[in-house]
Amino acid sequence: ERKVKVTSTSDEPVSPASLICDPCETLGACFERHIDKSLAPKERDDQELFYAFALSVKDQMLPKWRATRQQDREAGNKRVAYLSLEFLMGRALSNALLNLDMNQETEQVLKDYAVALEQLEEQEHDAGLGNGGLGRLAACFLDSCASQDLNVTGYGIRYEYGMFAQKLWDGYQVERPDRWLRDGNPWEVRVPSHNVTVPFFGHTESYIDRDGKRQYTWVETQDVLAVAYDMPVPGYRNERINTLRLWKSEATDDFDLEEFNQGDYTEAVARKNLAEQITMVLYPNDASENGKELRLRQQYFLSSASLQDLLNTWVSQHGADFTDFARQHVMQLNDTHPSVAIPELMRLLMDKYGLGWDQAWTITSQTMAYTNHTLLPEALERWPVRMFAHMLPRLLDIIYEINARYLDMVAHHWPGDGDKLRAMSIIEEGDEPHIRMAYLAIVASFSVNGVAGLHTQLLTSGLFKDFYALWPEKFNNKTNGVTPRRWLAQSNPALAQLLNKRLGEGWVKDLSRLSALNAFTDDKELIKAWQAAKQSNKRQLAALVKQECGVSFDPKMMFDVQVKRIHEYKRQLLNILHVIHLYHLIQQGKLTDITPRCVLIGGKAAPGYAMAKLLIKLANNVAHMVNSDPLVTPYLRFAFYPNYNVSAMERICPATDLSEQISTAGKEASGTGNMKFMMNGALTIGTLDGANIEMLEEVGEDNFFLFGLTADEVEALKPHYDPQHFIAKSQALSEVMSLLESGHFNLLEPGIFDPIIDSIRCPKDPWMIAADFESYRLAQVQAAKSYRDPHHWTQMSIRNTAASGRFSSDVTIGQYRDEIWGIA
Ligand code: 7GP
Repeated sequence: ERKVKVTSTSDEPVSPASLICDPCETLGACFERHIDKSLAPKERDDQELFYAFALSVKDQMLPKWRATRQQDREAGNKRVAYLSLEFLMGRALSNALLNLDMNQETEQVLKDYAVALEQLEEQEHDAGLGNGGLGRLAACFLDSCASQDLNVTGYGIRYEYGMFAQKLWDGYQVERPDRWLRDGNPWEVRVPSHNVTVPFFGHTESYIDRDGKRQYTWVETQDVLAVAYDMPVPGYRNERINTLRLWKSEATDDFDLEEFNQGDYTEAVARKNLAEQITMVLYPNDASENGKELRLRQQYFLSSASLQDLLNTWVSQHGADFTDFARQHVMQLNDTHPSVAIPELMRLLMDKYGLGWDQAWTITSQTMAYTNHTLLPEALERWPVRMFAHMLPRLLDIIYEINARYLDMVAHHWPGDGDKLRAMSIIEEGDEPHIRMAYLAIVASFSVNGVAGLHTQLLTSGLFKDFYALWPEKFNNKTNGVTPRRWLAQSNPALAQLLNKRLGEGWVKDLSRLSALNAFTDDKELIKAWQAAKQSNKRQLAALVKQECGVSFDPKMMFDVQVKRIHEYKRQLLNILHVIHLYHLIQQGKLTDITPRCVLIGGKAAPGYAMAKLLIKLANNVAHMVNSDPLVTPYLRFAFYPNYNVSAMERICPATDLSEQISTAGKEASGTGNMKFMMNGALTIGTLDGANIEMLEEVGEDNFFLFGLTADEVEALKPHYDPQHFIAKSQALSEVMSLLESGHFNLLEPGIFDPIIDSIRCPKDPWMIAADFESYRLAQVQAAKSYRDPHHWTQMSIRNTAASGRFSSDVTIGQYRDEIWGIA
C-alpha cells in the first residue's frame, strides 16, 4: 500500500488525522482507514461512523482546499474578508456531498457498511454559531461566494457553546447549553501557524520618535492568544474550497508572569480561564444589544485577530509596503458587531507598521464596508466610553481623533448648527457618554448597505438621513438571498428531482432558470407530480411533528407555518389570535369559511425577553386547548415546534403550504425565511415589509395573500392609534379578546397572559396588532378558500417557485461582487 506523507507550508490546512494520507485514496478506502483507526472498530455506533465518514469527506477536500489557497495566493487578486460574530452554518455533511457531487459514491461506500446516509446525517450537531437572520445570511453568502469562485474568507468566533437548546417545560421555554463540540468537530482544522495575540486593558503612552514625530504605544496589556480553526466551504461543483476561519481564545504562556514569580503558580494557571472565557458562548440576543463587557471583548477579539491575520499575510508577501493594500482588500462588516475593526486597523497600521494618520485613514476608509440589518433602535450598538477607556484605551484615542476630524467636516457642511453636531457625533454625550457604533461604521466605510429595498429606503430617509445628505454615494441596497443548494437541491429532493426532469440541473447554479416553469402551469402531469412531492414532504414533516410535539398533523390539511425568532415585531401574536379565532368559529359550528389546517409555530426567545417567552407559553396553552377538543381537531390542529434551528427548517420548509410573513410594516429589514418558503412553493400571507415587497413584485398579487398597513400608514397612525376602536369594529377580534380575557386558556394560571392582553389594548402598541387583525383575517379567508381548489393552489405554488430566482444568494453576492467589492 502506498502512503505518502503530506507536508504543508504555513498557509495550508492540515488535520492531524490526515497527516498520513494518499491524495489519490478513494472515499471508500479513506472511510475504512478512519474506522480502523478507532479503538473499537467492531463496536462502532452511528456517531463514530458519522465522525469517520465526515473525516473521510474532509480528507477528500484537502487537496482542493490547498489548491484553492495556492491559486489565490499566486493570482494575487483582491481578497474579501467577511467579518461576522455569527455564522449559522447548520450541518455540513449533506451540503458537502451535494456540492462535491459525492452522493453516488457515498451510496456505494455506505452499502458495504449497512448504514443509511440519513442515519449518519442525523448524528451531526448543528453548528449553531448564530442567532437567526444575520447569522444564517452569512452562511448562505459563504456558499454563494465559493460557488461563484470568489476569494472570500469568513472570519468568526469558534464558540464552545452555540445557540442554546430550547426545551419546553409546562409550555414555558427553558434554555439548555449547546455543547456542539462535545463529540468533536470533524470538519475543523486547527492552524497554529496563524496564531496571533490580542491585547486588552493597559494604557496608552506616547513618545517622540527619531524624526521628531509623536508616536503612541499601548502598554502593560493583558494579551490573549487567538488560535485559528479552519472550516472548509466547498463551492458547488467547481473545485473551489473557501475557508471559514474561526478564532478560539487561549491563554498565552507568559500570562501573568509576575504571579508565577511570586510563587502563585496554581492561582496563575487557574487565572488562564479568563482568557478562554472570551470564546466560550454565543450571546443569544437577536436584534437587541445587551452591553455586556464580555461581548465587547468578543467583538474586539474577532476584529483584531482577523485583521492581524490579513496584515501578516500581506506583509509576508509585500513587506511593510501598504501602497496597494486598499486595492487588494475589502472588509465586509456584518452589522456593527465587528465595527471595532475600524479603529483597530488604524492602530495596527500606525502603531505597528508606522504609517501616518492620513495614509492609515485612506486605507481604512477605502477597505471597510458596512451592512446594516435592522432599524430597531434597541439593536443599535452603543458602548460606554468608560468601558472602552478601561478595556481598549488606545482604540478610544483613535475613535476620538476620527470623530474630531469628521465633526470638522459636519461643521463645514452645516455651519453654526450645534444640534447637528451633537446629533451626528460618534460620541453620544450625557451622564454616561457612549460610542455610537453605527455612526463610526458609516463614517469610516466606503459602502453602507441595507438588506432590502424598503429597508435601505427607510435607512436613508430616517435613521441615517443626515449621513445620506453628507455622503449619498456611500449608500446602496443589496436585497438578501438564500442559497438554492441547501434550501432547495438538498432539503427538498422530491421537488429538486422534478425540476431536474423538467428543466435540467442548471437551476442549481442559475436560479433564474426556474422561470421556465411558467410555461407549464397548465400541464396536468406537472401539477400532479408537484402535488405528490408536496404530499410526500408533508407526510415526513407530520412524522417529525408527532415525534417532537406529540401532535398529529394530517397531510391532507393545509400546513400553515411561522418559524423564526420570537419577537413582538414579527407578530407571532397575530397568528395565535387567528388560531383562537378559528377555534372559536369551529366550536360555534360556523364552518363555512373553514379549511382544515395545521398551524405550526416555532422559534427561540432571547432568554431575557419576557414578553417573547410569554408568547411561547400562550402558543402552547392555546395548542393544548385546540388539540384536546375532538370537535375542533378535524378542522384545526396547532403545535409549537421546540428547538427550531437550521436542520428543523430543512424539514419544515419543503412541507409548508402557507408561509406567515406578518411583521409590522417597516420593522423586518428583509427576512430570508420568506424566500426559502417561496422557493419551495409555499404561498405567502404577508405584509408590505422587507423583502416581501420584492417577492410580491416578482410573483404578482394573484399569487400572494397581502394584508395590513403599509410602513407609511403605520407611522401616520402612531400618534392617534386607538386599539379599542379596531377591536370594537371587528366582531372576530372582539370575540377573541373576550375569550382570551375570560381566562379560557389559562384556567389554572389566572392572570398570566395579562401582559399580552394589555399590550394589544395599549395605544402605544408599536406593533399595531389590533389595527391589522381584521385585514389579516380576511387574507386568511382568501387563503383558505384558495386551498380548497387544489389545482389552482398548485398553479400558484408553481408560480411562486418560478418567481423565486431573484432571491438566490448567488444574485445578491453577484451584486456585492460588482458594486461593493469590485472583484473578478
Ligand atoms: C436580521 C433581520 O431582522 C432580518 O430581517 C434580515 O433578513 C436578516 O437580519 C439578514 O439581513 N437581523 C438580525 O438577525 C440581527 O441580529 C441585529 O439584527 C443587528
